Amino acid sequence: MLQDPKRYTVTAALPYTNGPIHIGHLAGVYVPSDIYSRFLRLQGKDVAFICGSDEHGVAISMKAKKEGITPQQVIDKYNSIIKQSFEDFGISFDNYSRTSAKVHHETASEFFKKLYDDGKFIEEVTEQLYDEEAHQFLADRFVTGTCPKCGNEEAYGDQCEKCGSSLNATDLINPKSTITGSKPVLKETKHWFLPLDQYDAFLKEWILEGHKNDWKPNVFGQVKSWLDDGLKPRAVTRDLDWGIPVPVEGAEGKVLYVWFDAPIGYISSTKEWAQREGKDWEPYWKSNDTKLVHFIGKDNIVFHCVIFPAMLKAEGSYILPDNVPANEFLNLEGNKLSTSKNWAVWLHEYLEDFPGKQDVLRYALTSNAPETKDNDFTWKDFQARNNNELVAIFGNFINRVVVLTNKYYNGIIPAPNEFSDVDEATLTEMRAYPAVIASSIERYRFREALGELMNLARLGNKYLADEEPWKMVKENPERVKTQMYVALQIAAALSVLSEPFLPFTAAKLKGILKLDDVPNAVQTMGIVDETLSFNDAERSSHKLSWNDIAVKHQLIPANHQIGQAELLFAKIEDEEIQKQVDRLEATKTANNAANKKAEPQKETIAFEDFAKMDIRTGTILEAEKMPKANKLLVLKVDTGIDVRTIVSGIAESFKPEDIIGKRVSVLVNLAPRKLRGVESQGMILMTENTDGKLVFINPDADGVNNGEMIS
Ligand code: B3M
Ligand code: ZN
Repeated sequence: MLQDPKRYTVTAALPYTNGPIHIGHLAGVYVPSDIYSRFLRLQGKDVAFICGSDEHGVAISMKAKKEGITPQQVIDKYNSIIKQSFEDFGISFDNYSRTSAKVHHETASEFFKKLYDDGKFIEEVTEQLYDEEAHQFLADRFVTGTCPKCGNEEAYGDQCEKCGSSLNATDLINPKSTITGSKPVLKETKHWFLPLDQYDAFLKEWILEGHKNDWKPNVFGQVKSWLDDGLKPRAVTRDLDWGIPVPVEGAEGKVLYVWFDAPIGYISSTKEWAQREGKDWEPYWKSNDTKLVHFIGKDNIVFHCVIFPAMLKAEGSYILPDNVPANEFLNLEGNKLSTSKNWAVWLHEYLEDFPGKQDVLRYALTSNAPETKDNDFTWKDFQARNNNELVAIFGNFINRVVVLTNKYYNGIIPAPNEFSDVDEATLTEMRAYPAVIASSIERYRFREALGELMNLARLGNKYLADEEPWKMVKENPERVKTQMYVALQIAAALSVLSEPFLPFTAAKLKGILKLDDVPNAVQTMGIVDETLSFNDAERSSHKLSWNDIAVKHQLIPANHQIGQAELLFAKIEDEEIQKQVDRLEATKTANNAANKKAEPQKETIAFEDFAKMDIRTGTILEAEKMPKANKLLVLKVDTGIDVRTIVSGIAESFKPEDIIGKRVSVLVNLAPRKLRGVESQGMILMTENTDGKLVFINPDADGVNNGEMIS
């Protein structure tokens, strides 16, 4: 781990522009990287927080085919949705570029050319998978098959997402084209390979020796198992028509492999930023005193820990990542997030449904972040985190402080009297938080860090609850001045320390405390006491920094005027949550309907066989549960001929009271049989809807698919 870096290059995985951003991306990559970058900036560090859209590769071509538009249209559409939603959500990238940008095409081409010229590639004609119907070579997501390592039947041509292995398409067992579904044949083609096996010793020394203590166990473990298995040369070019053309002769119709060009996108995005800011990009990538950190999801580990470092090493002039804090996956209400199945909470939709509540989602995702294992997002948990934590702890403390300061002192912070032991202890505890939270963030433990921030709010609440200024104010108003002064210091500390996690809240809180006005306030009050004033440097740029909280005598001075109370967080009601749950239910129903296949037709029967069945319309008159049976209801049915008893296995789909009076179709001449001692004299005809619930066959039954068997 690099000590005392001079600057930081923080990268967040470049999202594919084949769909919008969802909570899985946020929890895995963008919220933690944003917390980290904001934290560094608050410490006055030099940071380049870099991202952009990943616009090449088969993921894009496939989406274009599916939507019947061009790849260019696909990337333009999603790049703008993604970029806007990140901005609205407060992800503070210093630059958000795209890999279709000119600067990127040039940077990636030069990188390839350098490796080519230096003889770092193996140029080889090999047999690759080819789809004879589509007249196309198959690689990456254009081919699926069984993973030779873990048996997952849905592995892609370059990677198995289940076990994380990186694969060559020809490694797949039973490969199948995702374009036509056909079985590919082998056909010769020329490609350029990066001989990863030659980097084996370097990778082992750098990671297995050098980073065994500071990389997360999930990342280190995965990398170790690949290195132990041995690495193979890997093609870095493809026979595709979408991507960056291979910049050498004899490579017509070939493009760079998306995982060759995409990580170089971090470099080109840095160049774009530096140019705009009038800076030099090179130290951010080539200086040994720069700390490079890649934030990614766990399916990207092999590319960031093995392939990209081998590329950087081969090129020779770049630094290597200091850490790659990959997260595990976030699930949604018990199921894997999926763009194609629309099983997701989409960021741009969340921002519309919950305006002004960016921090609530940031909070819910961080406090439940999948840092060490897969985790589940549920709307109930989201609501509880807001109502029981943000509102009840953080919001409540700030509200009490601000309301009481306005009530007792018209919003002017009182000068404290002598501090009691409790005051001193409380302020000392407060001053320890910057270091405690920083230590968690520096070890990429963001949920732990956020927990500590909330502990500071709890400290404030406990102080007020124990001191009870609202009771003390009559008998000892001088003491209350000190109490409120202490509580206000904690509020000011929270406004700074919450910024990486809850940037919108921090800004609002600073506004309420009028922290930006502090130097003027001090000046106009004419306070000369050293402890109550600000030096010139502070006055010119008064902005409390992270480290000030631990060392500054007072964070917000006596005699300073604060503003009126405003709610930092509002309670989220059940109805709002129910709307989201209903939306997911509707998605589930639609997916079930799309996936449901009709049963094959039964053997043909003669008309006479059908005519033997006597099916009548009837009405259910009575219904009750069969004692000690979960599935059975005992019904009295008017068949038009008589009123008879029918025992029906529908208790899991209907409550007895809901079906009285229902019109039904009844097979009346089915031989009677006894069920649990009750004779059933016929059968009610039913089918299943898309949720798997039984419904009656009657003229107004809905949600019944064609092809359902009537049984
Ligand atoms: N586009 C993200 C993904 O696997 C991929 C990351 C590239 S980072 C250089 O969805
Ligand atoms: Zn696998």
